[in-house]
Amino acid sequence: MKFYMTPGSCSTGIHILLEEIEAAFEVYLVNLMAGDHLKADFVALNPKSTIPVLVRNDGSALTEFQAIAWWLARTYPRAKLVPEDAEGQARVIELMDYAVGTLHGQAFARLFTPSQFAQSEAEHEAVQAQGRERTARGLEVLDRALPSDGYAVGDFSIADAAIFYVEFWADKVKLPLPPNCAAHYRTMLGRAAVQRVLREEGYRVP
Ligand SMILES: N[C@@H](CCC(=O)N[C@@H](CS)C(=O)NCC(=O)O)C(=O)O
Repeated sequence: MKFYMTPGSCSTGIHILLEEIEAAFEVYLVNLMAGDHLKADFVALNPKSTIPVLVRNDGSALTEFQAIAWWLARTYPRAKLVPEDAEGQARVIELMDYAVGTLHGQAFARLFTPSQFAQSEAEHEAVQAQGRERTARGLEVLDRALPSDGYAVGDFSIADAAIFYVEFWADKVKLPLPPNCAAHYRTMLGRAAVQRVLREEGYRVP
């Protein structure tokens, strides 16, 4: 498989899942700062110009964090990346979607790419302040859904990979993690696959 990713971005969550299942894949680095995602060859692959993208062995490209995570979980069942019962699966999707759709898409995105939400550069600071506020509020909501110890929904699942990357971002921008998020982040940092991914993406593992 071919995995299109950017170190330290949301694709880090998918990178973790690929390591967890011990899949064979090649990494294709997409330099967002340099605008690689807007170049014709990448747009041909993903007209949304976003990473992550996973090109499977049949040559087809899959986009969107949740879709890729779900496909990996269903295609590599031995890794047990989702619970077997409907309640557990629904909780996993609920949390994964909150991390990706709300915390990332509505909160961190305002902080990292204010231009996507502002009419002019003069508004950037206000948009970023709103992003910070929404992130703090979103982490509080997430905190109430997480246990004080262990993974989000019983055993490790695709939800943990999504939650991890938003916690990682909070850590990088020095936004305090509420207690259950902090415990979850520490648990994730203890996983061998997470440590491998962070090293491969150029980070020091604490
Ligand atoms: N809904 C998409 C969001 C992906 C996304 O926003 N990725 C960011 C990097 S973390 C990106 O590609 N940004 C480039 C852009 O939107 O122009 C998903 O779940 O994959």
